[in-house]
Amino acid sequence: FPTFASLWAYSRISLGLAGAKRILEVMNRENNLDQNAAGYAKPMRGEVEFRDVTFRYGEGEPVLENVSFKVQPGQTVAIVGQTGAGKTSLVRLINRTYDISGGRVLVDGVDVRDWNLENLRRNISIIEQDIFLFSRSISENIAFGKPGATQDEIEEAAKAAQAHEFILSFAEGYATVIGERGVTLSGGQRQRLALARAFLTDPRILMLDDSTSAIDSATEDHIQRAIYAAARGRTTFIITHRLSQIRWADLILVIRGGRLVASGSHEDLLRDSEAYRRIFSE
Ligand code: DCP
Ligand code: MG
Repeated sequence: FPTFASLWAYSRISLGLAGAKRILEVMNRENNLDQNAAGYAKPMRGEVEFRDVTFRYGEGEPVLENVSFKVQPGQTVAIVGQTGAGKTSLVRLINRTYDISGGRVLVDGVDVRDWNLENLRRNISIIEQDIFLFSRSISENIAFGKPGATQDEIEEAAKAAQAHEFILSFAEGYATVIGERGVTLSGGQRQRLALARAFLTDPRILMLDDSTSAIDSATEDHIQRAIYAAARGRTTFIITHRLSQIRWADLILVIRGGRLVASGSHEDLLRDSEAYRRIFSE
C-alpha cells in the first residue's frame, strides 16, 4: 500500500508542478509593447492608412505583405478573403495588438507607435471572432468597457444594438446571468451584446471580426441593422462573408494569401476583380 500511495502522490505532484510552472510563466511575462505615455494624445478622428505594411508572427513567413490603403474618418471598410488570408491579423495591427514588421500604420496621419497607447486603444474597439462574455449579468457584460455606466445608458446601448427585445424576453431581463450558471446565448445574441458594449464606449474606430457561423435570416436582419447603426459616425472595419454587409461598404479590401489583391466599391470589384467574383461564386 505505501508503494501504491507514493506512486499516486508522485504523479499528482508532477502534474501540479507542471501546471504551476505554466501559470507562473504567464504571470511573469512582460509586455514588450512600449506604453508610450508621452505619445500623441489628441482626440482621434479615425483616419487609417496602411503604407506598404508587412507583418509576420515571430520569425515565421510573412502573413501580410505590401498592404497599402487609406480610409477616411467615418468610412466603412469591408475586408473579405478566404480563411487564413490574414484578415484578423490586419485589423489587429491598428490597435497594436501586434506591431508590424515593415512599413507603417498611421491613424490620423500619426504612426500608431507614436500614439499614446492608452489613448489609441481607448478609441478603438474590436469585436472579436470569438466573443467573450463573463459569467455575470447582462447589464454587467454590456457595461464592461465603461464601468459606472447607468442603467439608462446600458439600455440605450442595448436598444441601438437591437438587443433590448431579446434581453426583455428573459424572466430577469437585464439582471439575467449569462454562461455556466445562467442562460446560454446564441451566436447572434452574443454578437448584439458585443455591439451594445461598443455603443456604450463610443469608439472612433470599430472593428467587427465576424464569425462565419450560420445565422437565420431574421437574426441576420437584426444584426445588419445594429451594425449599420454602429457604423454611423465612426470608422468601421467589418470582416465578413455576408454579401448584405459587404455591399454597402465605402471600401472593400480583398485579401488573398496576405496580399491586397483588389480594393474598391462593390460595383467596381464585381466588374474588375476575378478574385472578388470568386468569393461569391464559392
Ligand atoms: N497566424 C499565426 N499566428 C497567429 C495567428 C495567425 O501564425 N497567432 C497565421 C495563420 C494564417 C495567417 O496567420 O496562416 C493569417 O491568419 P488570420 O487569423 O489573420 O486569418 P483570417 O482572419 O483571414 O482567417 P479566418 O477567416 O479563418 O478568421
Ligand atoms: Mg479571422
